[in-house]
Amino acid sequence: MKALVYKSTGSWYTVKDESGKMYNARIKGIFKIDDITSTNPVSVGDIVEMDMENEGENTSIITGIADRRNYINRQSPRGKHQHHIIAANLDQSMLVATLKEPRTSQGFIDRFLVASEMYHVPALIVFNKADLYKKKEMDKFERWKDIYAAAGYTVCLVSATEGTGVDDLKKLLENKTTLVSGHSGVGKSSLLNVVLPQLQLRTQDVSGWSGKGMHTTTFAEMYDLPFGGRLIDTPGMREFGLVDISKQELSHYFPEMRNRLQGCQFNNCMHLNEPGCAIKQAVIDGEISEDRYISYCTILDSIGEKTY
Ligand SMILES: Nc1nc2c(ncn2[C@@H]2O[C@H](COP(=O)(O)OP(=O)(O)O)[C@@H](O)[C@H]2O)c(=O)[nH]1
Ligand SMILES: [Mg+2]
Ligand SMILES: [Zn+2]
Repeated sequence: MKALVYKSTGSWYTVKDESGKMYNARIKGIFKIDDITSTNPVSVGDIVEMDMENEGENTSIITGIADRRNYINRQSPRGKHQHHIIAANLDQSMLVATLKEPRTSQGFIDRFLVASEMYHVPALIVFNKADLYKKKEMDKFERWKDIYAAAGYTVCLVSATEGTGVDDLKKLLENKTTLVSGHSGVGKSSLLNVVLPQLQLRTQDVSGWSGKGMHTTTFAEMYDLPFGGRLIDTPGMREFGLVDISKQELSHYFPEMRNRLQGCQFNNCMHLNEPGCAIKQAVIDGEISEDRYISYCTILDSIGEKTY
């Protein structure tokens, strides 16, 4: 029978069958999926085939995994060519960001967006703690909202503590499977508690932001939304890495650059100092945000040359 994986704790998986019944499942034998070497063959969001093992104890054996629509991974600490799959079959990824207490940098947001593009997962940016924003932060929010909307992303403003903007956020989450990420302290757990009232995750107190050793376990877990859809929480995951990206392809992951690349004089243009560059021209003309272009240059600089 078919089931959906809600949680993985290493060797055991929590899965739910089509009638809504939960099981503890495990793997027997070895799976090879796609061509990637993965340290965890089954991940949250996977659709698996399973056989009952013990009816009384609700245990089952996973015997197969359906092809993934997409997945998010990160490089395993065990080595460069080993990947750890965090979640599969996502409809969107949601970045929780804040302009105050703490401040999320634009560079961090742009790296997140590049990663989402690489994984072919639409991204949603949720600015939380709106109740703390004064004119300065509201101006910044409006500016950033325009920049990201122009690049094709959805942006919203919420306050988990006061509930403002939450109805709009719920509409964006409805009937979708959404991976939640963002820095520690931005209010991910608080927001999950607002949209999943039955959940009551522990939130961190303010002094906990710089707390070392917090959230050392990083098992992703999926929750059903009461209004349809699912959220995947990834405690401890600060960002998904830009695994296997090359300098040449980076501009393809900036949507506002992607559709202008044919305009560059050289087809291997990196959009730095080359003559006849359509990207730099678009920045000069104000069609591409200067901040986004700076992020592009910064990320480009951080990518090692691909060695073949
Ligand atoms: N003022 C304000 N504080 C918030 C808001 N959302 C969360 N917080 C606080 O920010 C801190 C971190 O929240 P938490 O949900 O644990 O963040 P997480 O680390 O991303 O899961 C807690 O003290 C929350 O009470 C908000 O909308 N406004
Ligand atoms: Mg949390
Ligand atoms: Zn160019």
